Amino acid sequence: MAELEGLEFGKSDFVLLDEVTMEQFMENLKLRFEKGRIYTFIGEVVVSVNPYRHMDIYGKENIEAYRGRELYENPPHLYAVSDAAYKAMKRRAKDTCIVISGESGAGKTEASKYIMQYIAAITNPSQRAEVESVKNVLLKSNCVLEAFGNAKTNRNDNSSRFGKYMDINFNFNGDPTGGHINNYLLEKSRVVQQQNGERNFHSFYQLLRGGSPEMLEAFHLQSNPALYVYTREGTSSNDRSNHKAVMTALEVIGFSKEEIDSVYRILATILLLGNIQFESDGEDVRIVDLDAVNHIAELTATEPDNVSKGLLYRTVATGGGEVIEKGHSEQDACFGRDAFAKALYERLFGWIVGRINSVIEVKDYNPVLHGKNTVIGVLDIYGFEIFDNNSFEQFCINYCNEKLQQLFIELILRQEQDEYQREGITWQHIDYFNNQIIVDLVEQPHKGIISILDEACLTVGKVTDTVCLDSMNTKLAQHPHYTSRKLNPTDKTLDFQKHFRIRHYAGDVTYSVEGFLDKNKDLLFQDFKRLMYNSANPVLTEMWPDGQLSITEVTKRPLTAATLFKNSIVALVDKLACKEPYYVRCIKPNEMKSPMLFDDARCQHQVAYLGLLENVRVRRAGFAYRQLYARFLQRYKMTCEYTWPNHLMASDREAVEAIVTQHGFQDDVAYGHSKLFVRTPRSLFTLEQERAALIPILVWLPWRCRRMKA
Ligand code: AOV
Ligand code: MG
Repeated sequence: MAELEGLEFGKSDFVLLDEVTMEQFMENLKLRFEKGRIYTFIGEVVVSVNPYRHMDIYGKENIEAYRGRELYENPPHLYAVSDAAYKAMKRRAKDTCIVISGESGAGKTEASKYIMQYIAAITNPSQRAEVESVKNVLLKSNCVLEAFGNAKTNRNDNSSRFGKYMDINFNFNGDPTGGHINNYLLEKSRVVQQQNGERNFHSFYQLLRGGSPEMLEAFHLQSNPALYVYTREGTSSNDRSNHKAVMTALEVIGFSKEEIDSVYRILATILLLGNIQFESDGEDVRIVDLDAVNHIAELTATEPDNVSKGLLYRTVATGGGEVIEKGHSEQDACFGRDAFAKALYERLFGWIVGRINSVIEVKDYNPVLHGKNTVIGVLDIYGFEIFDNNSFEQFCINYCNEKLQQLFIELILRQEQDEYQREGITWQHIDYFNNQIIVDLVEQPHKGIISILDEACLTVGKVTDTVCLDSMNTKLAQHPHYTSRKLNPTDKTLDFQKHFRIRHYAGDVTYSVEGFLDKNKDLLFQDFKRLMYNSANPVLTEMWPDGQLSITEVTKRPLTAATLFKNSIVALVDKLACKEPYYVRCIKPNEMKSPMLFDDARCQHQVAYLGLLENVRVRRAGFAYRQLYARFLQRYKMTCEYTWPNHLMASDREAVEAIVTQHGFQDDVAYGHSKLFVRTPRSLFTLEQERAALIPILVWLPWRCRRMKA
């Protein structure tokens, strides 16, 4: 429990509040924020408020101050929790993870970068080259993944549009030996369409604004993003410099010249694809601009005829096993083009992640020789979001946040419960809102929304989004967290044909079902896959292994997008649950991205739904503070005549009892098997104050205490 700063900065741990009420919590949060203290503890959890300005707290000397220290020895900081996770990993050979949560724009990605920088800074003191190289790749991968996976949204100028879980592996020395990145559902619909005021992925603008004139000419591109349908919305001043940084990062990571060239060729292909238009005389559909087709063929190392064919026809297998070519309608052709562009980008992204993984994967690790290989996982995923128009992507993102909230509830309660049980202390239950009911609404087999969607996708015949909505309305009519116009006719904000609403843990979100089925089916004509697999560019062939199947071989229905996503998130949660978790809970102080502005209502809402008050209560339920006897003694032995400088009792526990009794708070504690538990923080205050008062005296006048004892 940190109480090192003066009280003018508020309480650095919420468990120190006099009373756990929303008013006191908010008062403390706001005071600290206004004093530039953006971090506050709840025990081992760090609560962070996005400052929206540069803070001078991430320098070398700050890192040094936290290195190897205990949580309560320094003011709250991401570094404190990173160090705690690192220590647990190193000293106790525990796999740990740091889970960063909070809504869009709350500061998760920035936090994850500071955490990684900290871990990189404190490891490998002997500067071994192979470890340095792993660290370098880990750090540089952020820059690349942000370029390709982040975009400006209306909530955040640098919003993560994919989920990222990164494992860092350590050897017995505690030095990073490798890592692995898992990426989750990239919001690929953004490639072809963005809401007003939003942008496509940064990578496109970086190429157009930062690519050399020769590069752009070779790719048949012009530098103005407004010329491309897929990048109509604005540019930013960073695009150019970021392009350079990404190029350098790709090289440092170990992408070859050819690979880097291929990456940008694919981006160019997508931009050109977006400008392809079709026209129809009522029967035949034609491509308006054949130059673009030639350029795409050149960029993808394929034949122009095959590109045209892929855009205009699809191969289908008839019932009799015959294979025929069926011409697209104009609408199908547009759908196919966009699906192709999205898939190209998604595969490119997946390939980049895979390529980074191949560089940092732990090779030749022999547990007998090298000791246990331990892991710290860092999770930075897209935060809960509400837009004016919420579609399938928001549905998936918000479901993912429900799952993480569920994990938080589970782990924070379970941890406490386990600890009390282990130490033989009776546990007192604290009430909290359990969002399992919303998780079930989405994922329950047969009854949940994903099941209903999948069923609609599997049904042969013309099932529309609206038909699917009807089916949800019927099956979910009784669910307290689901509503729609049909179930609530007086709610004029909902459209009969279009909307359903989920009461999420973090707020109500109205989803528009338009496009849900298409996005869930995620159909891409096999012809495009074959086209790419047969490219003369080996990078493209590698990205499209399924293109080798002929149309008669592709019979099996692939899993839907929602089900794949659900499976990956369930696997992620399982992975996190078996590690020792550390939490960073991020809060977005205002909607204006403005420094210093603390919007009380918005912040209070987040504190409420994140369950922070319950977190404090659980932490204090009974016992706000616990410490191993030996450590407690180490810290406070100077406050008691029987324990300074050393005690003569039979055990540390008895010595601790002596301290507690001397200070008269024996009714405020419980003695566990290995730890002392203290109920109210005030008892500790007394000790801390006395310690603080004594330390200068002890330093300068050691004889005084010896006399005291005599
Ligand atoms: P997010 O990851 O939580 O949103 P970010 O980490 O991208 O949010 O933060 C949004 C912006 O807030 C950043 O681009 C910075 O400008 C600013 N910011 C955040 N943390 C800090 C900090 N510690 N110091 C200074 N500025 C900060 V999303 O990815 O949208 O859920 O999907
Ligand atoms: Mg982010």
